[in-house]
Amino acid sequence: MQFENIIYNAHSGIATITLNRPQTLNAFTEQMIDETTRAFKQAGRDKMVRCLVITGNGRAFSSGQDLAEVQARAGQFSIGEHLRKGYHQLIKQMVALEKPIIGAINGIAAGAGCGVALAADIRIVSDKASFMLAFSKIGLVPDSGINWFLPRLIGYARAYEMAITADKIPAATALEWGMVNRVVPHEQLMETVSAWAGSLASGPTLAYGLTKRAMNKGWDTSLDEALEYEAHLQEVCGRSHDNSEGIQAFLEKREARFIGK
Ligand code: T3D
Repeated sequence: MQFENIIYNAHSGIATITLNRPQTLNAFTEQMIDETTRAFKQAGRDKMVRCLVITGNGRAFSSGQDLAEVQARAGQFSIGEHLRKGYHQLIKQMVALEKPIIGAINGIAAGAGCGVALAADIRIVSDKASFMLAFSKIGLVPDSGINWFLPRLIGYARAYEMAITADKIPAATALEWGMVNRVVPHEQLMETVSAWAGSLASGPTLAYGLTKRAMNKGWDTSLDEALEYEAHLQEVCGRSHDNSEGIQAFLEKREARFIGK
């Protein structure tokens, strides 16, 4: 598959998607949203891929929607439709993908760029990075799933403050607030991400994927429903190669050799 606005690279079980419009701090155009969505789809279908990484080229992760593209739109344009056809597909694709996604946040993640960062399962963040809900600066509400992800991660008061101030939240604060998993020195970011990704790509992919499904479903269910769903998924995992292998390896006091099934 050919891409112009992103770089897609898959090897050793890891697919890396690099947002690649550095001259605009990786602002999302319609084309880049579509390419990123298709790249996630491709990685989801590729049985060899067991972990994904999304990052940005240059000094930013992403500055969100490309405002020059917004300016160039004709008067009859519907933002709602643009969101439904574009960002919604991307965010839903990321959440539905039953493989772990690491956001390697190399610099600022603003606007919808912050939404995409929040849709990753794990965020490993450069100490130079920051998060900014730039929307209110241009008279918009947060979108791309931010109103769903962010209050759950950091609580309503902090999320609402981020939205109405549009302040840049530095990596260290994001870590303290529970928005990200790790903050590392900038020059160690990709090395740290590669180590995590390598380890996840040789893990029990089926269990990782179904854990993601169970936790996402768990937001909206009662305890009874959550327990029942866990039992259902455990039935599936309990019949997997990796479950037998994990138990066998434990009893033989050796490292498990997971195949992801
Ligand atoms: O309409 C819809 O589709 C609805 C969807 C909305 C989703 C959204 O994401 S809305 C929010 C859109 N994003 C923003 O409002 C952020 C705009 N950018 C900034 O506020 C700043 O650039 C940053 C705080 C992110 C970084 O600031 P700084 O000082 O480090 O960099 P800079 O000098 O502002 O930007 C560097 C270049 O990138 C610059 O171009 P130039 O002058 O070197 O040719 C700048 O114009 C360009 N750039 C940055 N952000 C965008 C952008 N170009 C187009 N769109 C951008 N979002």
